Amino acid sequence: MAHQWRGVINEYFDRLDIEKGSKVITLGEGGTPLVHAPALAKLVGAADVWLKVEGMNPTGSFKDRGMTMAVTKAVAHGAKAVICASTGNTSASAAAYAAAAGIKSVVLIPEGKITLGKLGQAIAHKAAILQVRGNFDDCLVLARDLSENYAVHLVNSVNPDRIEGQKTASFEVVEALGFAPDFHVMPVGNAGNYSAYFKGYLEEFNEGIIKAVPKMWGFQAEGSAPFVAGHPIENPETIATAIRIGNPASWDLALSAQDCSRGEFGAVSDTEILWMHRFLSNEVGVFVEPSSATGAAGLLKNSKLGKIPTDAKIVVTVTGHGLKDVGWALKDEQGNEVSPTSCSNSAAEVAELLGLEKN
Ligand code: AN7
Repeated sequence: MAHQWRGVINEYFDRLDIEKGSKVITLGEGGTPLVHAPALAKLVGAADVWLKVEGMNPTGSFKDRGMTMAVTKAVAHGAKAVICASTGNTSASAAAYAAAAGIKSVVLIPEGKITLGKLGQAIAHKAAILQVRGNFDDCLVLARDLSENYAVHLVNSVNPDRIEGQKTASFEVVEALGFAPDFHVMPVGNAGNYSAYFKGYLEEFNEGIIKAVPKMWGFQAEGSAPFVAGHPIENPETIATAIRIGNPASWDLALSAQDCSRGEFGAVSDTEILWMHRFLSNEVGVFVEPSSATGAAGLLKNSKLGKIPTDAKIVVTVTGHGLKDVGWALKDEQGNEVSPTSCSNSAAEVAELLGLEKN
């Protein structure tokens, strides 16, 4: 059989905190494409921009990189069930990896605030699902409490195994480019991913593989931007439900990553997020969920503020697949539902509807 990508644990075994002989629970995560995006580079006035397309992971988001580690270690420790709080993607991933491991998954989601695609995934992978009357932050408190007092293993990113697995994305970026970008940009919710990328880059730096760590730029939605406010937000609000998080779990790690990389946190409006969501699918050819466009939206904002040198080489992580949340794609710029025109099977009629010229 030709070589097949073996998932992040097998590909990076020597660089991960994992015991030899562990039974690896993998769905082939990682090895995602780094897509050159000249249209985005032109828009923001940078030399080069690449998208790290994390929607290409098995459950459609970057969470799978951390989940293979967290579930592999949970199984190694004899866990029979895992639990997480989630805005949707973590629960989809936890449920899939638990199914692959043959153990139970429990997911706590904020009532009415996760997309149907993600809920469908958790149901498909037979998670025990509870909708909590509260927001994500309430769900996380509950999940931590339950994991401390009952026989259920926590797989949120407060579990360091998650961060450890997610750092492999930085390794892949450096391998693909042969250098580290000047800036690495991404959406931020709990800031687990932001912290994980920094950890990965720092390890590459310490091993002499890269000359400098990229400046880490993390962006939040305006109504849900605790890192910009400098304190937790009690009632976070944004259409970007994946990052509707007011009290980030990785607060200290993220601040230290920001500091060490001379990076920054910023916020963008829901309108800016949706504009970039459309730009990425219309002009770049990459379909992401709205939350995932937050990093690129922030990049554009910083470009307007004159913060991007013309020779900058930039990587933007787009965290989750567009199919997770098709609702926004089905609306036009004015917010009206898009419905394709109905037609007969007559070529003449169809050509006329399409305005095709005869050759
Ligand atoms: C598409 O699934 O927190 O800053 O519970 O789904 O590491 O939290 C999701 C987060 C960005 C933010 N983009 O990552 C969850 C959850 C997408 C996401 C983030 C999430 P972190």
